[in-house]
Amino acid sequence: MGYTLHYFPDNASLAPHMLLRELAVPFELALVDRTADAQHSPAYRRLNPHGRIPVLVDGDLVLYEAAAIMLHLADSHPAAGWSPALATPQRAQLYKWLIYLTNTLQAELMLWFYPLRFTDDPAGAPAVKDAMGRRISAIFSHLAQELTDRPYLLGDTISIADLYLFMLAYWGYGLTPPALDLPALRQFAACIAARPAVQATFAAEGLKLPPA
Ligand SMILES: N[C@@H](CCC(=O)N[C@@H](CS)C(=O)NCC(=O)O)C(=O)O
Repeated sequence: MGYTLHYFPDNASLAPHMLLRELAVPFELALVDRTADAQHSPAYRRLNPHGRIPVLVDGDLVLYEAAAIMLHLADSHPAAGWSPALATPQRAQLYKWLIYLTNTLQAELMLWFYPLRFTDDPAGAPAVKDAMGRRISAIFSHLAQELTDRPYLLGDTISIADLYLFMLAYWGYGLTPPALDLPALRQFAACIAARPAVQATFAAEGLKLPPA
């Protein structure tokens, strides 16, 4: 039986979607129409009570949280090499990066994208957005620094953390400067964007790849 990924274009489903295509496993996409608030429909909330996208259905398993979905997929197809073996130093680094990206960078990006959700004073929202933009730009500069001495977060081998970083950096187009204008991140993104599976994902979601 194949997988079903509940997605919306350019949402947190983008990274698991890229991975499914990289793995070349059978899967279906199920659109969660955010324009109609479908993520809060009773049917979708049965899959994810938090009303967030994505969800992966794998037989009886219903899984939300993009990074958990990617770990599950990568571990289910170890020969494809998207996650290092358990209990190795490289695996520990993978945990570090995935948790940093989701727990710190992605969480801060949410404040930047949606400052009105985080204040009862709408007049304060622009200041929240400005402050978050500065914090997030500093994070991307740090990540660009990390990537000056190696092509991928774990070294010479691509992993699910790189697909995750690519998604978050893509979301950072509205920063000053855009995340992908940082030379090391631009080079990193160009490598990822050259992958046929990534190109197929962007085409399927109707997204424009970042310029090389
Ligand atoms: N930590 C979650 C975050 C998921 C998330 O916040 N998804 C957004 C789209 S990028 C969403 O569903 N938002 C719907 C809403 O806030 O109503 C993950 O990575 O899966």
